[in-house]
Amino acid sequence: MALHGCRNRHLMPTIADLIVGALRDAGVGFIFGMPGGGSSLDLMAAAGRAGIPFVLTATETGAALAALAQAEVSGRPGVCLTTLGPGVASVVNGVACAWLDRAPLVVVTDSQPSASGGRYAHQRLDHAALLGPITKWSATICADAVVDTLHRAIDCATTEPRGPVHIECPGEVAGLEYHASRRDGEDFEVSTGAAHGQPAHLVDTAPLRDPDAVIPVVDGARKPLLIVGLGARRPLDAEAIAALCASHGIPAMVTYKAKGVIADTDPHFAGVFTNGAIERAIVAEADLLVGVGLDPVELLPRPWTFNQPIVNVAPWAVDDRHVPFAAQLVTDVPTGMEFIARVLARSDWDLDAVRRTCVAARQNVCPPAGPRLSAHRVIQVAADAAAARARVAVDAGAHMFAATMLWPAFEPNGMLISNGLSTMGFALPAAIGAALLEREGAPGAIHDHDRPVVALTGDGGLLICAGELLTAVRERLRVITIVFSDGRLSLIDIKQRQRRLPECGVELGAVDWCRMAESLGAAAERAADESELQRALARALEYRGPTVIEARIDPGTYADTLRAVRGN
Ligand SMILES: Cc1ncc(C[n+]2csc(CCOP(=O)(O)OP(=O)(O)O)c2C)c(N)n1
Repeated sequence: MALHGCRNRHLMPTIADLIVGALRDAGVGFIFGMPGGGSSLDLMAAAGRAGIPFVLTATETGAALAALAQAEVSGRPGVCLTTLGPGVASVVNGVACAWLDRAPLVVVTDSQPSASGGRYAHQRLDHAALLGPITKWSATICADAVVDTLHRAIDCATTEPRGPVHIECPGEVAGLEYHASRRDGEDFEVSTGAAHGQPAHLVDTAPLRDPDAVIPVVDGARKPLLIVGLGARRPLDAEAIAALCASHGIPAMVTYKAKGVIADTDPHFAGVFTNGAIERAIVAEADLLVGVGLDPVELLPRPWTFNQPIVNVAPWAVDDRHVPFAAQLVTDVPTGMEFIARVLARSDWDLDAVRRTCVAARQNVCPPAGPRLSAHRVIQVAADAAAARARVAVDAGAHMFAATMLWPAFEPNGMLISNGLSTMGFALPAAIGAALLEREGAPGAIHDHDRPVVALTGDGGLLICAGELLTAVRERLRVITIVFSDGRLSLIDIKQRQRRLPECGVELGAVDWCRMAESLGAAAERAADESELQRALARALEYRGPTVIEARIDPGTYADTLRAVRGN
């Protein structure tokens, strides 16, 4: 490990320095969180010494979601920290999101001093038990095994299927000076500067498991269709999938989280797969379905009704109780794609016909609108202005259906979305995490230019995380938040109507988003028609800070859009 954990070499490093040093060696560029008075203070000070910015968020879940987004974009673990008790209780939704979206997240929590022997009840919760069902691993830091514990945590978080891990750091341990005589000492002093573990996008060839079971299912197929999922989002995966599609003339569908693995504009792009209605016309023509990194956590919880055989090629074996995989090839995606390429002949697909079907399906997502602004037009106008430049983050709600179908993505993780958990309040904190990576000159930046990130959110979703607008202001991020302002929880409103129940609990009331945004220091725009929206977007894309665009929409088209995607 490098000695950057302690800038001033005359001072002894602390345990917190070791923790931060190990995180930095794993490629972590930011730590998000809401501190308390114990170990979080030592960790924040250590992060400052190591040159890792600590980003204060409005909530712990906001911190976890921003870190999760960074993990997805960079392939390296994301990190958030919390205080004890209420901090851990408050981070749960973000950790649950990382769990069901298979994202490598390190959650560092404070704890009561172990010397108190459990005497004090105040703020005492069993953190490991609270986070147990939504973390892969949990450990408490002790002074003799800091680096080893961190290495194991990072390995666990980044091993497929990736996911969140929990590190408890007691306040009385974090500030202790570290002495080389301790067991971790050599590790700290013999400094190589080398990164521990590999970032996920560099992990390579795993052994092929069970190729014999796959061959008879795949062999002889004339119209195989790829369904690309969250386990195939590394740049290397995207290249391998594109190569198979091109060499064999095979179309590929993507799940929400795999948008951009095959760009929406690619001739092999066959639309979005949800286990709903919108994909059915194309799937019906296939004689074989090949999941690529497909994880059933992404699919609508409805029976699997397709009759063709389906196999999965993925870095880990998935539960087959929902999707009846005839065989699973457990390997890295490039190796799997090479294998499939050897077994399959060139396909009989007419890719032009696939494209026409795809275009027609998208058309159905855009029902005729009245004179007011409709959600799908907001997405089309915004995508025309920004999609070529900006990454997008999408929240949960009725606006999500048009967003995922109509906003084109051109690279893996070009669209960030909570799909496994489908939590509201995701888009803004995720956009903040991603925008920090895009900021020019940022430590750990993956682009050297300052690229905007668009957050598409309902007003209900934004109310959950509106405090993060202030985070975006403090960090001066080019985050453009487009709020689909209709004063309602529209998706729930539609479901309530479908069941012919009386309206109850879905009206939010009006929010003056412009005044709220301005009061927090963000730029604010209001758009009630398309030309206002175009002008607002043009200004927002020029502005070197956060903008909120309040799009005053008529929610009247949502029900038809939902029907086109899901069937009911
Ligand atoms: C944290 C959380 N709570 C509740 C839900 C259930 N839910 C899904 S969509 C939705 C309504 C979202 O309303 P809004 O953000 O205004 O978006 P709209 O549906 O109007 O587009 C709700 C309550 C959820 N997904 N996540």
